[in-house]
Amino acid sequence: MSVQQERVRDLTPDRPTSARGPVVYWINRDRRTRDNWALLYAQEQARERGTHVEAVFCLVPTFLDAALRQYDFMIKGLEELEQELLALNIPFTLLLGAPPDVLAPWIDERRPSLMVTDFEPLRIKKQWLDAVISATSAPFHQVDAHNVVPCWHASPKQEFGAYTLRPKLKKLLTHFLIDFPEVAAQDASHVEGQALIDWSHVRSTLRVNTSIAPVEWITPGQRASEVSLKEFVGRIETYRDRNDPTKVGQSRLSPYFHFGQLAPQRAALEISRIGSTGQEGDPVDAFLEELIVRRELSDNFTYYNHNYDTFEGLASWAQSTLNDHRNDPRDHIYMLEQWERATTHDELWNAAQRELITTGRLHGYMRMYWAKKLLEWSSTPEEALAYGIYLNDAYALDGRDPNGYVGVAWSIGGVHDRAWFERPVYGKIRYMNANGCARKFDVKTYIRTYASNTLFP
Ligand code: FO1
Repeated sequence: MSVQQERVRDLTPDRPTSARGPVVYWINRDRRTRDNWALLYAQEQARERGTHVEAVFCLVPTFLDAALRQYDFMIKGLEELEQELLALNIPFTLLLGAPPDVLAPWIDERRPSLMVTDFEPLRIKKQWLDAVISATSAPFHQVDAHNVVPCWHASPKQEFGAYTLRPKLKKLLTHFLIDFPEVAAQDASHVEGQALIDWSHVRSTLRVNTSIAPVEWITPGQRASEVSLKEFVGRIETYRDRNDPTKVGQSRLSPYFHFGQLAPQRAALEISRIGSTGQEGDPVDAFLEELIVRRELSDNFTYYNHNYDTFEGLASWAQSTLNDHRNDPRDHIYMLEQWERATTHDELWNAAQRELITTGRLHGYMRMYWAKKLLEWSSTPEEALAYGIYLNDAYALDGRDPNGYVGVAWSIGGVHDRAWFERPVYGKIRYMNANGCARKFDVKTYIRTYASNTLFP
């Protein structure tokens, strides 16, 4: 079976593909050997050209406020990836530095017949890709190995909300939600004499905040992600408790998706196999809605909206209502340090921030409350957005992800939401308060669970 045409884009149609040289897979977002359409496509192209596949990854010393917590998770995943690639006799090169500086000269030297890369909607990744393409003469193909329905194929424009993207995705799901073929092992001669990566040297090159430490509740890597998915399939009924942050109701798979260790499509296949009762609130349907529609809506937003992380990226109704209420008096105004250290007057908010600080997670329901209050108690909506993104990027394991940017922008800037009735500070942005939380779960238990933290005692 070959990789579907619609999943692949030729980024350099005017460049001839030379017959010689390996096919090189520049791994960006999807860091796994199984269930990876980009790797499968690279193998297919290599077979057609009578050559082999090599893989390369560029590790940068800092990335969008990521701390040791996230780098540790990513690097452990990359260590496993090296082993998995080696087992398939696929040579793996790790370059240290930004792709325009280190990958472009490497490509000139390696002379691949084709460069294959996976799809990333984030601005910095698009800039890297454009710069590497301009600095080299190699042909580039891109594969969306992250979305079930390839982002550019699902829609050619920024969608208004889940209600406009959902029907488009649903029409295409039977075509794209198919099982993955197995990745093939290459001839052992391709990795003969290849030196292993010195991971302690790699770690020594990082320039990150080390006080935001790795977390223990989740094991990084492709294999652990598959175990976690199996465990979640076995407890899918608990997804009915997904809005209760005092229970383990959510899948907790998001760091694996973010670091490309698990394919969302694999999760969609395994969860679909359980089958839905079709009843209102069925956990299978509810999870697939989040996993496919909401997740792919985030890619759609960040891909088509260049200002996905600033006030300018909000819909005009949201900008104008927030402007109308810019000068409304606020009951409290906090600076970044107070937010970060969880020292507001609101114990529920502080508990959410402490959950984020100590676990690298922020429960989906609390995430909304947390961001809404940032809007209510910051001096401007711009500041609220910037603080929300910074805190999420610095502490959440799955920060720096389209989902994170959209989550913050939904709460603070009404992205993918509609106008509600007008009130102070929020304008027509949907309001939320602690009473809403109290109706959903035992707020006191949640506050007790996250009563302290060691980073800011
Ligand atoms: N992507 C890279 O290609 N190279 C990196 O060195 C890198 C570091 C990094 C650190 C933390 C983090 O959360 C993400 C990081 N990413 C890196 C990108 C990342 O894995 C995702 O591809 C994007 O954030 C989009 O979801």
